[in-house]
Amino acid sequence: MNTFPTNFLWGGATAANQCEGAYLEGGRGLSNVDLIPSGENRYPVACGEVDPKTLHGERFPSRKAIDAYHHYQEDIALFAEMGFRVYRFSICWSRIFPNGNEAEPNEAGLQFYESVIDECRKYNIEPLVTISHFDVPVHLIETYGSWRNRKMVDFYLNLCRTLFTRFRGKVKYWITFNEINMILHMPYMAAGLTFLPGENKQDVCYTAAHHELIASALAVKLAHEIDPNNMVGCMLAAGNAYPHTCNPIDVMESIRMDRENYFFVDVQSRGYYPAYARKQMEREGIHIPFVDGDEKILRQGTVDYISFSYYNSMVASRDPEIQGTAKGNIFASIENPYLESSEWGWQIDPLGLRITLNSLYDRYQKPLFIVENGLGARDTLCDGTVHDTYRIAYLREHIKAMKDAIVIDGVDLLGYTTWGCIDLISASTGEMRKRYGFIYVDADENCEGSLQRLRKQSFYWYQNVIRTNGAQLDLE
Ligand code: BGP
Repeated sequence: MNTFPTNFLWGGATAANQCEGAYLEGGRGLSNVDLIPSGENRYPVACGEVDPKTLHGERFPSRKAIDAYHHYQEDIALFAEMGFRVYRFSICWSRIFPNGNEAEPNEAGLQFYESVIDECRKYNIEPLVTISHFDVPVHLIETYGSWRNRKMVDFYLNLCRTLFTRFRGKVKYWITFNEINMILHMPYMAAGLTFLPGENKQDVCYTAAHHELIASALAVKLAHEIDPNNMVGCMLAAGNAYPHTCNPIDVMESIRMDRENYFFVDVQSRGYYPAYARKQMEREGIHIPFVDGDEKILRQGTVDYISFSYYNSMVASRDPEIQGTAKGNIFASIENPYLESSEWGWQIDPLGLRITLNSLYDRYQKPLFIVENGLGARDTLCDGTVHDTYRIAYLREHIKAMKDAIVIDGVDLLGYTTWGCIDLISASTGEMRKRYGFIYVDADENCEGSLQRLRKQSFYWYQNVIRTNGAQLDLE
């Protein structure tokens, strides 16, 4: 085989909090992401450093977003026109359980997602459902302190049970937590965590991570019990760290940085805490609240596949003088002189995708799924379309790299969903102008506008990529 497998899942990805809007409709409860403003306070709130309730006069564009809640039929029809074989979207927890801890689900929320799934199935598009993509009901944050509390495991499993039962036979591919490692970098956005003065943040984050890891393992088990056909994956914000020089100190630092991310997948895929993590926690006084039976839960709940997002690689060095010279997907890094950068300073590294695919496959020997990749760029509308040749170039080079990983290296890759297949709100900045889509949405920074959907040049390009199963990657 010197091309993509015939059943390769081409498609695109979105997340509820960045596209749905309608934040008070259908009985939906408030979610952490509704309280994260755009602008200069976004980052401090997302990191749990500033309590969003103390702020005034902020803007919250994601509450309206691109109003996918009312446009999903039109959007999925456009995905079908491109030939999508898979559509990744996420569930807003507080649509199903407005407070997060009710005994019975909110039927209106379930019906909404059922309609989305049915609409996908109508076009033979496989739904790929992220159960939690940066999403925690505010009530659970205020009442229980979110994932720092073990009770969250039960609430999350209740959500999982509801989804697995209701959508049995309609959804096969699930992801338990989006970018689970983001809990260390944006604890409020990723997991609803806030901190008390003087608290050991690392301790709280790893405790919360343990609860998510337990919840994820139990969800895998439950999914298989409810339907043995279910395939459940973990999800990592990936991208390898390259040593800045061949100085062994830098090489060791790159191993340390990679392990910070691998830790999560090591547990989710192998089923136990790796030795390096135990040692690090011991050294740093991080106490993980293991309870009886946790080891068994982790062992029995290993994932079926490993999904990840890839935007950039990183550079590792112990030299304090050169830290933070490059931006990346949340992780600040060191500028790599061999690479170009996007308008937002994320370094573009297609070969890094092949390197990441190989590292993950060598390490876990499980099927992989690229569930996010793409270029956030400013687009200019011209005669009802966008000539986004820059986006096409970015995606083409990344697709070539993943083809090499399959064809030359033998990596088992299930599919590829580009991030933000339709323009949506940026997670890191809250901007609308940072666009990733094949489909342009007429909306300004406050999400005001006609919300009309327009096909970009990349729309037709990706349509042809899918039609030829990746054989034709150049512009016609
Ligand atoms: C990932 C998130 C997505 C998405 C993407 C692009 O971290 O899983 O939600 O937003 O990054 O990042 P941004 O929107 O900040 O450009």
